[in-house]
Amino acid sequence: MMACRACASADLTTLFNLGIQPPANAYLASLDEPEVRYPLALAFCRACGLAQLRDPQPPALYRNYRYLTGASAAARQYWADYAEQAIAPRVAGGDLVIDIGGNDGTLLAQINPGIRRINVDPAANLAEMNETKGIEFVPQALDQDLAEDIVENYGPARVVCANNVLAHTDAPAALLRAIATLLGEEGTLIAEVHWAHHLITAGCWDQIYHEHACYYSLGSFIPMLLACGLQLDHAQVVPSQGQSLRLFCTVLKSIQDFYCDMPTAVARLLEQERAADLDREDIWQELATQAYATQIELVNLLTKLKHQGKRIVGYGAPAKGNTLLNFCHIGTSILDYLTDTTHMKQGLYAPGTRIPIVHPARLKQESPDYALLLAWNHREAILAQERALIARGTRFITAMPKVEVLEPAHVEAA
Ligand code: DWN
Repeated sequence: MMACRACASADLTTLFNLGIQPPANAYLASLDEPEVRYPLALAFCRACGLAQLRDPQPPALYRNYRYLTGASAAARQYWADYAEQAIAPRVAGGDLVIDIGGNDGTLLAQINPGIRRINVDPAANLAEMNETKGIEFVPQALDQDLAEDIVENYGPARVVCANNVLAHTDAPAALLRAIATLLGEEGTLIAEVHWAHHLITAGCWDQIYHEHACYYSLGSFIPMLLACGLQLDHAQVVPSQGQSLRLFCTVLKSIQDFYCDMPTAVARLLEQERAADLDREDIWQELATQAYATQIELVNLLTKLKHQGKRIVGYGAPAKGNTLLNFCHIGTSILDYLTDTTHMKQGLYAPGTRIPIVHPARLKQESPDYALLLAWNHREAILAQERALIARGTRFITAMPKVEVLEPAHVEAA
């Protein structure tokens, strides 16, 4: 077991063992492609309360990366709103904006081209998607040397974004220190992380996969942030991945001042976390109980429908969906295929289950009896865009936050 990724304590305990699973974004190009499985278990640091993977992340997680930020209209709109609301008020012509883990450049493409934009992302296969958007692409994971090179060659960044990145590394403190180097004295880090409060209250244990090394509460994140020379000036809850925190950080002035004059929004969120007992080990252990309950209920429902001769597909091929399907051992005997709008996933097979992934147009052609909603965090957008499919008789099934067959009246009310 690793030492705590945030505070380096050795006092970690395993909460929930999901078995050995392939990396959730390791889609297969063919059925005879070998795949490697790695232990997937959630641990809890009794010293600082950070939930995290028990084991080191597998290697090369972001090589030949198939997830695209801009793979759906709903996602593209989200990032356009983010750029307008969070970035635009902080930048002016000539400023530098750096997106750490900027993926296909969807966020940076929303920023006025008069602003210098750099995407620092180890997924080298996404370079061309950035360059065609006029975004400079550095195919590396950010480290201290790279941060110093960037500052030497471009100067400090006015804004650094790090969305769904700070949880995606075995060394978050080193990453935060490198980001602090990029910011200089005047810059702002805007970071989004999935919020542990949502993970626990919604019981969305499918968010546990190898890319997600850390599962942050503010209570477990803030001490690490301060130790890296940054402070939290504001935090807001945003509807990404169910619920995420959008954090606004700047260079640390004084730890004492931070705690004595804590921003109101931060204090309120910490209070919500205290009310949810996020620092209690037994609360986190509930995730395992919920996962086994979901497994039983979902497999029994799908098996019953299958025995009735129903045709069932998966809607979306998200990484989280692969955790769910692999943990519940739901494969091609239950789901005929998964649909996904990501062109880089179409024609591939889901890791572990090897379920084929097809273009969503297949739904219109076939109108399956049921669609298991794997991309549950896009539920409203998906149910709205699939009204015609539902009118033709397809019923959506959810597994998160609970196992449920959505009847049309239910959908109308959504
Ligand atoms: O943290 C991460 C998040 C930000 O993105 C990464 N580790 C990997 C990835 O996780 P994910 O794959 O679970 O993310 P999404 O955004 O929940 O994936 C949704 C999937 O569903 C995408 O592959 C696109 C697809 N989709 C679709 O087929 N039709 C999405 C919508 C909205 C749709 O209408």
